Amino acid sequence: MVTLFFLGPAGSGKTTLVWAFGRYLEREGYAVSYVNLDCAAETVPYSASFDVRRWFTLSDIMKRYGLGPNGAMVKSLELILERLGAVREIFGKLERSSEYVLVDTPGQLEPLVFHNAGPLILRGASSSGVGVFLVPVDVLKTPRDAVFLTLTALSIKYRLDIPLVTVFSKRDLATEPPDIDSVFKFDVSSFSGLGVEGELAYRLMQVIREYGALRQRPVFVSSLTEEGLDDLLSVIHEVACTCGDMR
Ligand SMILES: Nc1nc2c(ncn2[C@@H]2O[C@H](COP(=O)(O)OP(=O)(O)O)[C@@H](O)[C@H]2O)c(=O)[nH]1
Ligand SMILES: [Mg+2]
Repeated sequence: MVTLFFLGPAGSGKTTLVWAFGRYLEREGYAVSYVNLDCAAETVPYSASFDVRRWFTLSDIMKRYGLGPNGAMVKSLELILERLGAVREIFGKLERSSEYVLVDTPGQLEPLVFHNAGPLILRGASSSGVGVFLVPVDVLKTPRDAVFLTLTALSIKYRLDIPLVTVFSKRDLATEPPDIDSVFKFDVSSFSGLGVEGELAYRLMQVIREYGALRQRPVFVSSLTEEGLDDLLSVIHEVACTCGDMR
């Protein structure tokens, strides 16, 4: 049993992937449950076993506390944290009855990582949580992008303290998948023109590679064509099996 928290920037395809990956898993014969923690969602395409909007919606919070949408989203996480006991119970029940619990998270990643409630909710809700970090495929084009993504993924992992799988979403929008070997193959000239920062980037990536933090093979998925969903499942299995030493 694995609980997957779908994380990523606004519009990266979290909600759609929860739906598409769940449908794929169900077809493969797995028992799947869905959880929505995004109180700002208008509608969700999957049938949620638990939906935070049963407790409150973003507009409820905005009215009740006189907040704008951003403040209300942060407040929603604080309110979820106040109910962590109930959240844990809900997740426990779903984890006992399902092989996969797929958790949709708020549209934007910032409230989850830049406020204290986010990491506490993710770690507190489940002891078997794995993050699935979505990045739209067109973000990855150059070695600089690779540095940005690698450091961002590592930072999220440090902050949330859960194993993390990085997934490139919306594969169907790219005619060709990025040539990962060339994007991730650094030499000093990859960062030429960046001066000392380029040298730092090069050395950082070398060290990160030495420590095996880049060991996850890249996964490209499309929720529209279902391409890569089988690959995502096998990487999740690899990470979930080795998360003892990946944490
Ligand atoms: N082309 C394409 N569009 C996608 C894919 N996944 C999601 N989208 C679209 O991207 C937009 C944002 O998706 P959504 O799942 O709501 O993103 P979220 O904010 O991360 O939950 C929607 O218009 C989706 O239809 C995909 O795999 N391919
Ligand atoms: Mg969403």
